[in-house]
Amino acid sequence: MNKIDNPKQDTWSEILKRPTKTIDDIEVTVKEIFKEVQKKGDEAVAKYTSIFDGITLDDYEVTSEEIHEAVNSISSELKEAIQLAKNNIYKFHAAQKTDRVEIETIEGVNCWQEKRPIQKIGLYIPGGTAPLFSTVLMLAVPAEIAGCKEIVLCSPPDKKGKINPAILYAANLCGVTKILKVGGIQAIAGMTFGTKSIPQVYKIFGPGNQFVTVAKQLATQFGVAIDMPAGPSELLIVADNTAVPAFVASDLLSQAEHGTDSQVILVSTSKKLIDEVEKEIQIQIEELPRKEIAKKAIENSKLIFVENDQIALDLINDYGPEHFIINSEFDDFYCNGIVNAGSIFIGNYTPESAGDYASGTNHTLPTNGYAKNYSGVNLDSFMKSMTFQKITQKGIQNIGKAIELMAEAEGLQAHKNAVTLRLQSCEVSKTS
Ligand code: HSO
Ligand code: ZN
Repeated sequence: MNKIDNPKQDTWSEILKRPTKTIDDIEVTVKEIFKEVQKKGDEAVAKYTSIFDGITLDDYEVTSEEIHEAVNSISSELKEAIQLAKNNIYKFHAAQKTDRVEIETIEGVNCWQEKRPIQKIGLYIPGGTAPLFSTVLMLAVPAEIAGCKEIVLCSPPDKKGKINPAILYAANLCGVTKILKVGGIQAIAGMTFGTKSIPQVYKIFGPGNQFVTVAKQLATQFGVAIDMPAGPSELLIVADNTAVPAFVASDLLSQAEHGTDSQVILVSTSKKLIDEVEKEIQIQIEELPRKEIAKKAIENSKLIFVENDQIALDLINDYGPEHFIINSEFDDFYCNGIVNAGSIFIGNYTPESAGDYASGTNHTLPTNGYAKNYSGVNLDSFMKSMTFQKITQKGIQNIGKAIELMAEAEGLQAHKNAVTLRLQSCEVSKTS
């Protein structure tokens, strides 16, 4: 662990640098697979499923028997837990619905804005060492509330051609319309172009490894939207002597166990707290089944002492963490002053795990500094705003002259004519 004492502002960006990635060589592979899937559809999907997942499948779609099997294999305790989480995620995201916005901008000119669901969306859920079925809830629940018509979920098959039962259970519970055993680049390419087995979608959501991340970026070049650019998970905690060192350590470790490239940072105005947290980490880490992963992440972690809360806040806003935990006497100061963070957790009894699973907020959040310009996934991520307008004769008379003048000034005569004809017709109907 790197302890840093009172770093000068011009060293912050170096200290808080995210782990770098080599995207270039990945891009070549991703482009090749995209080309092949675009040209050959399922044939290419089969080829890459065999290469990357080591399996040949007759059918990619999960059958109702497989779902039935998955439902039966989940314990009733876990089902209840998932239901509780789902209820809270549902409540928080349903509360994000907004009414239509309507205004008469000038007499006779009515403008309004309404939201509509994105009709076809794709969810990507990685397989691997920790099958994150909680992410299914975070994406499918708001998609259903938004009213998305087609919700396609892709997840890689294991060596036996199966998807983790908890992923299937959650997908089935949350209204996913099609579940496909396809992973990696070929899944993203499939949802981008559409194949016989994989429906084409308008927006792709969900985490993934570097290949999936690059594939999602490439998908945008073919007109598909994505939730946000992804990167390794990160957590920054600001804590003072009111914090509980064991709690702080457990939060840092919960993020560290995600991956060796996870970034965890503690910022504190108390050297005593930093020392205590460090000791706690050493104790708790030994008990973790994923300690090898957590240890690597902790090796790169930073414990930063700063002289006062204002410096801490400036540094945090400079970094823009995905998750930001506030364990400070001055939590209001941090809540009011934070401008760059994905999701904020306040007080000693608000672990990040709560937001990861069950409090109701979404855990799909901007990483890699994107908290400066992206929101986390929310109900609006599954919708688009559309504007409407209706203008009366009085209305066009009120704005017509201005439009004519502006169109003329831009050299666009047809634009002007579209108004002039109507203004003339208003004159005629006035005199007749
Ligand atoms: N912390 C992760 C989400 C997650 N945690 C899922 C556990 N399961 C997002 O950064
Ligand atoms: Zn997590």
